[in-house]
Amino acid sequence: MFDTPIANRLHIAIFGKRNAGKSSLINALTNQEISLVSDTAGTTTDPVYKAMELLPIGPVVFIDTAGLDDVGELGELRVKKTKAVMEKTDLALLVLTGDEDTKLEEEYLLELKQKSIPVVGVVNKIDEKDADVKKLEERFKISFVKVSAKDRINIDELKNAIFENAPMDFERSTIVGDVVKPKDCILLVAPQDIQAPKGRLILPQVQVIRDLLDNDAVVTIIKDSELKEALNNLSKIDLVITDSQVFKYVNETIPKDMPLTSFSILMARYKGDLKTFIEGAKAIDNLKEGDEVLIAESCTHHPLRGDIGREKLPKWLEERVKGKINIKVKAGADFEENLSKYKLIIHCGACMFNRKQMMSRIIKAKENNVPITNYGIAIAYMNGILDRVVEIFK
Ligand SMILES: Nc1nc2c(ncn2[C@@H]2O[C@H](COP(=O)(O)OP(=O)(O)O)[C@@H](O)[C@H]2O)c(=O)[nH]1
Ligand SMILES: [Mg+2]
Repeated sequence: MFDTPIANRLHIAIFGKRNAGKSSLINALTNQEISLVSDTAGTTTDPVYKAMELLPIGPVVFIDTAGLDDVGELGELRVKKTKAVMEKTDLALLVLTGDEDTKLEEEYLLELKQKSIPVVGVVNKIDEKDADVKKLEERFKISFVKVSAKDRINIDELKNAIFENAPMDFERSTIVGDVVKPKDCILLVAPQDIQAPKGRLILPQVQVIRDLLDNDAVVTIIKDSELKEALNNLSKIDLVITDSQVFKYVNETIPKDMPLTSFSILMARYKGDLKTFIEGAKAIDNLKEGDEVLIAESCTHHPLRGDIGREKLPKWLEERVKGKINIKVKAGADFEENLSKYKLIIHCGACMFNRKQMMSRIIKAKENNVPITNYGIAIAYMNGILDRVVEIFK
């Protein structure tokens, strides 16, 4: 479900000597037994690709490689294949154990650095032997995380280090290009209410239009007040993308079988993590009178009458729980410090953020065990149409 094409995933390659625990590390990171682990050196021969959802990073593909120190004729071939992996690596994990001789690893690091690939050092098997991370960091000039793949020690620290070191541009390459076909006819519903900036369209609308044009779609854009005329006049509509604020009206007005989503949901997928947000929306059901809810926006704007974060969402939430909710609105680049008291975070589409900024908020929410969702997904959920509006991503 919600699959990301392999090419758009962050490629994380694992390098290290035979038996350093590279395959075990992938299993630990993904909490699965997918890589073949054995104590016979040289078990992993050809690079093995595993696509998965690695929270908090999102869609990634792990590349498990053979040992750097592989020997013999076959071994040389494997080393060659391992080196070829660097060409598609966005981020490398260099795995060592307590072994004093790190000449090979240093050679690899040099090659990775020449290719400008970010590298996270990993010392594995600390359950057997503790490691002097400081000493390694001085020698390698990269940061190290010490872990035990076997006993799953410090795996979350490693995930955070991966995230911290991931290249900034690991965004999806397209907002909607993967769900529309060339010549598809797309109807955009964009109410130009009092919130809309004078004389122009808001950024998510502009970005979606541009992305649709780049993907050779036929784009029609209307306000909600002209929806009925558009439905009568257009002979073919393959997808409707609406502003979430008029979800209810659009959902009820267009034919039941017409694919529907929103700008905000597209942004949730582009900047954040759709699965996390869908899970997060379900927390709305558990809200009670007096609960604290954080509404977070990535930019500061002057709030006007009918502001979505300050008026509409609070009103809808309170109608639902039939009582008063303690809502805090926090706008701007700095995130709320004390998250743990909140029962739910509802985030804006984050069009002013890059994916990394949005993802670091998702991590903070997860660290504090607070469900997080976004405007469009919360609104769709409250209107009972979430399934319908994420259907196109399945
Ligand atoms: N004690 C200990 N053994 C480990 C750890 N990680 C892996 N191993 C063992 O080391 C051996 C090699 O592991 P494997 O993942 O196949 O290494 P690879 O050749 O680098 O892929 C296996 O016997 C693993 O069970 C660890 O954290 N601690
Ligand atoms: Mg292996």
